[in-house]
Amino acid sequence: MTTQVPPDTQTQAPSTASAGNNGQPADDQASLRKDLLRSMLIQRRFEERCAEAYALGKIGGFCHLYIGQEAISAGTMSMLRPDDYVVTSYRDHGQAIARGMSPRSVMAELFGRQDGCSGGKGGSMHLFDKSLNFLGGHGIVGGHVPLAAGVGWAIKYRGGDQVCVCFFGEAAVNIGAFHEALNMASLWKLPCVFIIENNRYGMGTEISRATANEDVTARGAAYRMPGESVDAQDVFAVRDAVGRALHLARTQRQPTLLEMRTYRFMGHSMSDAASGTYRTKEELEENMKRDPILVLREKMHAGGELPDGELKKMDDEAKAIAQDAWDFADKSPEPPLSELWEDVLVDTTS
Ligand SMILES: Cc1ncc(C[n+]2csc(CCOP(=O)(O)OP(=O)(O)O)c2C)c(N)n1
Repeated sequence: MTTQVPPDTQTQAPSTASAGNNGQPADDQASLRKDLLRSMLIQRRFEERCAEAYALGKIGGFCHLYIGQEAISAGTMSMLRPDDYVVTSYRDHGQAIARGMSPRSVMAELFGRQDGCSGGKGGSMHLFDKSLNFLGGHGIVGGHVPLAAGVGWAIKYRGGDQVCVCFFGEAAVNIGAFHEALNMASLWKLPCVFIIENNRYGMGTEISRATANEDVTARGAAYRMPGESVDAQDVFAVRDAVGRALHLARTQRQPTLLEMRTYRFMGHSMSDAASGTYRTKEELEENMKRDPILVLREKMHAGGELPDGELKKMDDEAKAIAQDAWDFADKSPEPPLSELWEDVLVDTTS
């Protein structure tokens, strides 16, 4: 569903690559599908190992898995330019890897080791890579949405045509900072794409128990911001919607609010059982039928693109990448005590 798009923002973006070929050679389409499947498989196998490492006490603190939502990261990142920006919340492993961060540096960060992207001092919720314009990994629900507006403002001030993409869960739309950021982004015409990952649950609370209007894209209409709801278990639906939003942001500095309708297959965090007491096993099983990996795999099978053995080969590669990340993290030293107070405050004297 599309909500009230202001009349001056209805420019059609070039369509990307949904089910058809959109004028692109079939080979390109087939290799794109393979890349997307590979990205989702790596994220999935990596996080399965995270769950195992957490159970063994190798990962401490909080650890929120993204399993079930991988089409959003794979689809979105595949549409971004290297110089675009990404700001996200604590459910960030899949996004970091899909953006190009090394699984080794992500796993080492989760293990709290020196070779992690934040020197082992950030952990699961604070993944960061300046070289990829991946600006976190933030733990406060909705707290990073104004940061994304700030990045959008900086892009505009410098006259660039990059876009800042900001991910957050559906519970964040009830946070004050979200509203302030959307208002300013719309008023000041900032090149931002705000992506709600609606997995229907905020910790143990179902959306209908916390949000008066479940049509979350309507929040954008309040600020004259166009929005769409997307079937986020279909990676090509994600790509198409993100493509339209990026086009508006780049060419008109028009921000967009996208609702990605998804479902998390695991608990809210590692301290929460997969089905918990707030949803039924049947509901979980029903939603797992639309696993984004399965959806893409079936599309590829139907097109004869996954010959026998090919999927297993890709899956084995993904498992090997996850194993390599684990081995690397396990060997990395803990950060020395002498660095405890480093990176706490910015040194403005030098
Ligand atoms: C301001 C604030 N309040 C409460 C919390 C505790 N908390 C952590 S995650 C979470 C649920 C958020 O759900 P949602 O935004 O839908 O994201 P999801 O976890 O589903 O990806 C809560 C309440 C927090 N981190 N920050």
